[in-house]
Amino acid sequence: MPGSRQRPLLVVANRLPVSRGPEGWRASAGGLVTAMRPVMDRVGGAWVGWDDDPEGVPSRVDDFACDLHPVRLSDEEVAGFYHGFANRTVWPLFHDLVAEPVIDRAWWRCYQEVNHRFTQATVEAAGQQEQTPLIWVHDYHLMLAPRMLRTELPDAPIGFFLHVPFPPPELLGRLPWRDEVLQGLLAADAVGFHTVRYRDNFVRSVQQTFHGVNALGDRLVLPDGRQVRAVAHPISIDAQEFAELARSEETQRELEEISEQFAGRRVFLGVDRLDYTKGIRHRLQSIELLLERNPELRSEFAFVQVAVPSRDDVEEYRDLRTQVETEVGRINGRFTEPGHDVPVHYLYRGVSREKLAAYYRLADVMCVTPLKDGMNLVAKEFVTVQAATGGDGVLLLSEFAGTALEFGTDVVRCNPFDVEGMSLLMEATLGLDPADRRARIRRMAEAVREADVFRWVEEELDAVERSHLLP
Ligand code: GDG
Repeated sequence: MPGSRQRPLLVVANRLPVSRGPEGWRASAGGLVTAMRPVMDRVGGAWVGWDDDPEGVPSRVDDFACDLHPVRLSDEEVAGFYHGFANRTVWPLFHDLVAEPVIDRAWWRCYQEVNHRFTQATVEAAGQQEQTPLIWVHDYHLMLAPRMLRTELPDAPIGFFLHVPFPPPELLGRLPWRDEVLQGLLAADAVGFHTVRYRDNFVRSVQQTFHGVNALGDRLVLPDGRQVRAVAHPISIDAQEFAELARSEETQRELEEISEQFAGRRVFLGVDRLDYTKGIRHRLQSIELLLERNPELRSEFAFVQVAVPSRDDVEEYRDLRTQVETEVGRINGRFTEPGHDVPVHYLYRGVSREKLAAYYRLADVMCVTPLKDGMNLVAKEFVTVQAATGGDGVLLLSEFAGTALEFGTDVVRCNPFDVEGMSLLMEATLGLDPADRRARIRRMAEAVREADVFRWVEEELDAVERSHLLP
């Protein structure tokens, strides 16, 4: 029941909820931080996370009401735990092998040790609370922590939420340490996933790995009689905040500037971290085919790709950047008329939230075409911003994004591996009726408003509390 929660909350995540800006330490802009703010304000608590600031993160920041417990990692730990096991083993394995996962025993040992370090920091933080807190562990970096915490704090309610997909048992089976990972997760009271499909993959993996586990609805009954809930709760955004951002004066100013730059053009947009799961290369190839087939479109078309730098210490990400920039160069080289604008506008950087909202408003077609994506918040932000300003943009959405399960037939659904098919769909979007497009955007925004990020937090924490009462 919203608001009835009394226990302090202890969030354990790879990242702390604060970042240093020109005006000092502030709460970070992400959805999780925004969503936790009202709960933390009500019940108080603490946050354990990796401290990668050269001067160290303070233990308290005015802008976000909770105690911060930074975990310092050595260069070796960062290499083995973060760049290694988390981002080169688990990340590709959990995203359907769109890149080859690296199996390395030293990285695995480091992952175990760092999970232990986070656990110790969490136990310490829990000891400073007035009563036993509800511990909420996040994401694929910390899959061993629930079990380690259970040993140290047997009475604490423990939840885990996975922000990425959970793979089917046939793929998880490639991980030599899958048993330990599953046992790590099963020690939580509730394990949360974005979609029923990921939840079912987890349940099947557990049942195929361990004998005598019964699934009753969303409850797993383990051989020792203990029960764990495996639940599906799609993450979302603060829809009201995005709607206000869409209508703000600053966004309006940004929109006027870019509208002028792109006047007379149909604008297609992509917004992603530069990650090989996001399908940016396939998308560019579809754009190339679209322009090849439709010469008349070349003078009235622009594709804007915001590619936020990500994990550039990892070889696969540096290679991806080279490949993407080669594609962009080739398309612009092929289709730019001297003295005229280029068709592909590629930004290798993040933009301000107002500028991002302005791009969402400007776009005729938003291309969210990942090869695999746990959820994808960009899609939810786009429909919210468009609907808040009466827009009629089209959402071209990959069937392999978690979001695809929520929007039904209001999106133009694509298979991003089918480059030619995707380019035909891009072409088809240009002929859609504006009234139909506007109605679709309105319905999708309504779905986001109804299931916003605050609801996600409440449902997740309720599942942990209810499950904690089970045997
Ligand atoms: C992981 C999972 C899951 C992007 N560019 C800019 C910018 N952004 C913001 C977007 C959005 C966020 O970054 C990206 O979130 P996504 O959900 O799209 O993707 P991941 O980073 O891969 O997140 C994903 C998510 O966790 C939550 O569980 O949905 O599946 O992979 O909010 O707005 N923000 C600003 N400038 C940019 O240039 N200010």
